[in-house]
Amino acid sequence: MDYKQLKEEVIAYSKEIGIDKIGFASVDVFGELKARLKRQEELSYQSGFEKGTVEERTEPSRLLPEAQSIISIALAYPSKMKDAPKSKKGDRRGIFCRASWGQDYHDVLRDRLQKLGEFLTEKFPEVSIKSMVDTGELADRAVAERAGIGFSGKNCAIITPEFGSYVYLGEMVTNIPFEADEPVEDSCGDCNICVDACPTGALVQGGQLDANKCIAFLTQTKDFLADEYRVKIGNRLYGCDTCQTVCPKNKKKDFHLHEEFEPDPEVTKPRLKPLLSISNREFKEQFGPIAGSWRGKKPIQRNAILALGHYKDETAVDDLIRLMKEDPRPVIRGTAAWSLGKIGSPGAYEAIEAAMEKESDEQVLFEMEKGLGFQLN
Ligand code: B12
Ligand code: SF4
Ligand code: SF4
Repeated sequence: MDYKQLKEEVIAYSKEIGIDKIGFASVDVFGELKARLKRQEELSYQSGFEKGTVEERTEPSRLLPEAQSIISIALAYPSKMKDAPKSKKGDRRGIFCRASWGQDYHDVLRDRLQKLGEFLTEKFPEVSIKSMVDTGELADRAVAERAGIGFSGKNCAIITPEFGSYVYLGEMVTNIPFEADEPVEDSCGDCNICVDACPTGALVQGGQLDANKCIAFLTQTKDFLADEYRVKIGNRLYGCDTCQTVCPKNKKKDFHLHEEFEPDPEVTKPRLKPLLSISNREFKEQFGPIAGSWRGKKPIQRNAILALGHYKDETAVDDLIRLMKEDPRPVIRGTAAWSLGKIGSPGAYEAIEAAMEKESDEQVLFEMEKGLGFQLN
């Protein structure tokens, strides 16, 4: 078998099926990453969304014993929304991060990897493969970095020279001994813009993230949000793009190469108030197809309540009072009370006081007190 020739054919086919960048990497142990993951664990800097043990994450042959190479793929997504609706006083909107625009990228990249797998099987029937996108054990970024897709920026993202960091990543471990590609040179240099711009200081230093402080992570939690982040989250409903939008490497990078990733503005920049009363069925219909719905309705609603507090939207007071009094979920009742206090319009404090008489949940009562506390400030 001429593996060099096969590699050329794979590259050509990848372009045909809409893979924007492809690279090939060895299956050597990811030694630097291993040390980094252990350190992150010791420091409790991990999010809990990572899959597998440190060994599984850094030793590709644990996932496919006959592994000989890894093919890394990247698909570019847009950074600008066409016809984005304006968020206006009394009609405020929230925002989903760019990685949640359009159809869920997991499905799209899995489809491309599936096609690539079928192509390889046709050419090389003895092939064995293991494909992953985001939810697998391998660190997609470390694979992409080694395969020459892009360099690892101080904002942690893989930054490609062609599409900036607005790329989704996936990979396929194979038993074919493809020749590895060269990594792309790191070009952050003296720049430190992303680290300085991070609203919560989650980038503790260039290339190192404390996930527990990262807004992208915090928007996906289901419990009460710690007070220190309630203002910083702003109108974000899911994810955070700040350390990417400020990056000079992303300047003028806005690629619309895949119909699947075109956002529906009413979904990715939705009105906040209707989110407060959305049914499970409606939520599934409207938000089910996007990546940002994977944690369900509750975190999105909690974040919408905080966003209305952030905007001090007085037109939301009646809806928030209803949630505070009637919603069966303590996180929603309590967060509504906090936001009502933050809005502080006539009637809001009286409503909190009245609701306190009937509330029995300790945490919710605590949030109600915090809400009333805004009166004094
Ligand atoms: C857990 C997770 C998160 C967590 C933690 C993120 C993090 N930085 O660790 C949270 C929920 C916060 C998150 C947020 C986001 N995520 Co995320 N996430 C993941 C996931 C599942 C695992 C990441 C992981 O293992 N982190 C552990 C750290 C240690 O490793 P890493 O950053 O992945 O790898 C780099 C570092 O380890 C570094 N490194 C290793 N050793 C050393 C040593 C030194 C000295 C230094 C400086 C660096 C360094 O090099 C590696 C390669 O770049 C991956 C998918 C996957 N299976 O890999 C997606 C993934 C990383 N996320 C992705 C995206 C798009 C995001 C968001 C942009 C989404 C958003 N807009 O809100 C943000 C970005 C936040 C940020 N600045 O990183 C993409 C990244 C695409 C890209 N171009 O880089 C991935 C690859 C998903 C995908 N398949 O496309 N995510
Ligand atoms: S995603 Fe947002 S919170 Fe997280 S590191 Fe980047 S700027 Fe900071
Ligand atoms: S903002 Fe500057 S330091 Fe951060 S990733 Fe971009 S180029 Fe690197």
